[in-house]
Amino acid sequence: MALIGTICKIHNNIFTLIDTNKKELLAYKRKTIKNPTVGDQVEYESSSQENLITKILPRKNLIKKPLLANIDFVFLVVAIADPDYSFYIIDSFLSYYSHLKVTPVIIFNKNDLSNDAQKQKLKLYDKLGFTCFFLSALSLSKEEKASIFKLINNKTIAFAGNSGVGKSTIINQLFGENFIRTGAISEKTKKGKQTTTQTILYYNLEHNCFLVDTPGYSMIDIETLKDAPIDKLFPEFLNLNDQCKFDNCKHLTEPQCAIKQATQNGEISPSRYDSYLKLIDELKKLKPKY
Ligand SMILES: Nc1nc2c(ncn2[C@@H]2O[C@H](COP(=O)(O)OP(=O)(O)OP(=O)(O)O)[C@@H](O)[C@H]2O)c(=O)[nH]1
Ligand SMILES: [Mg+2]
Ligand SMILES: [Zn+2]
Repeated sequence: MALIGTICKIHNNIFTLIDTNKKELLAYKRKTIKNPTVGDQVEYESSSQENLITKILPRKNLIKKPLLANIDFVFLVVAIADPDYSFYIIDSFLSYYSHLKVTPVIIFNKNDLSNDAQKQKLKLYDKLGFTCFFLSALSLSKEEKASIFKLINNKTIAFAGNSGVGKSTIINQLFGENFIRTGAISEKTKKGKQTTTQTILYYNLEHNCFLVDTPGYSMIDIETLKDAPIDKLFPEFLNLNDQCKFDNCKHLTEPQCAIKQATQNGEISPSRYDSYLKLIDELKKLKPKY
C-alpha cells in the first residue's frame, strides 16, 4: 500500500516529507515525477534503503510565486511603515490570489510605527470584505493570537509579502521564540540581514496546522494573470459591471462606464481603480492586444 506524505522542504532534489503520523523523513523522487512542490501531497514507497516519491496527488491550488501547492489561506503581510507599502502591490496580490482561488487574509503589521491616518486609509480593505488584522508583531496580544489561531486550526497557511514586513516575526510570536529565524534590518542598507531564503512548510501540533514561511516577494508573477478577467478580480466592481453602456466594457476609455462613474463619486476607491489600470497596463506589456 502506498504511503502518503506532504512535501515540506526541497533541497538538491532531496524532499523532506511529513508523513501521516506527522514524522519527518527524507525522500527522493522517481524520475518520471515532474515538478513536485512544497505543499504537495504525495504517495511514496519505503524500502530499507530509501523513500521514493511515486505520485503527486491532485492539487487544490498552486501558487507560482512562491511556488506552493494546496494552500487554504495566504496571510498577506503588509508593513504599514518600514518598508512603505503600495496600494498597487496590495491590490495586485489580492487579485492574484482571487484568480488562483486562494483566500487571502491581510495582516497590516508594524502598527507601532504608524499613525491613525495611515491606518485609516487601509481600513478600505476591511470594507471590501477582506479579513484584516491590524497589529504589531512585536507586541501581539492574547486576543490577537486567539483570533488568528481560530482561523488557522486544521488549515495550511502561507505567509507572503515583501521582504522585511515581519512574516517570520509573526510566525515566531505565534508559535514560539526561534521557531523560524528572523532578520534584523540593517539601519544603513534597510536590507534584511537574515532574510528567509527558502520556502519551508512547518507542522504545528498544537493547532494541527501547516504553515509556510516564504522569502519576501515584492511583486506577483504577472504572467499568471495574462488571460484572467481582471475586472472580475475586484469584488467592488462586480455589482456594477452590467451597468456599463457596453457589455464588453473594459472600464478604460469607454463612455458611460459604471465603474468610472463609481470611482468619480467615491463609491470605488481611486486607489483601487488606479491599481486596476496599472494591472491592465502591465498585462499589455506582456500581450500587445489586451
Ligand atoms: N517596529 C516593528 N518592527 C517589526 C515588527 N514586526 C517585525 N519587525 C522587525 O522587522 C524586521 C524584519 O522582520 P522579519 O520577520 O524578518 O521579516 P520577513 O517578512 O520575514 O522578511 P524576509 O524573510 O526578508 O522576507 C525585523 O527586524 C523585525 O524585528 C513590528 O510590528 N514593529
Ligand atoms: Mg522571513
Ligand atoms: Zn465599464
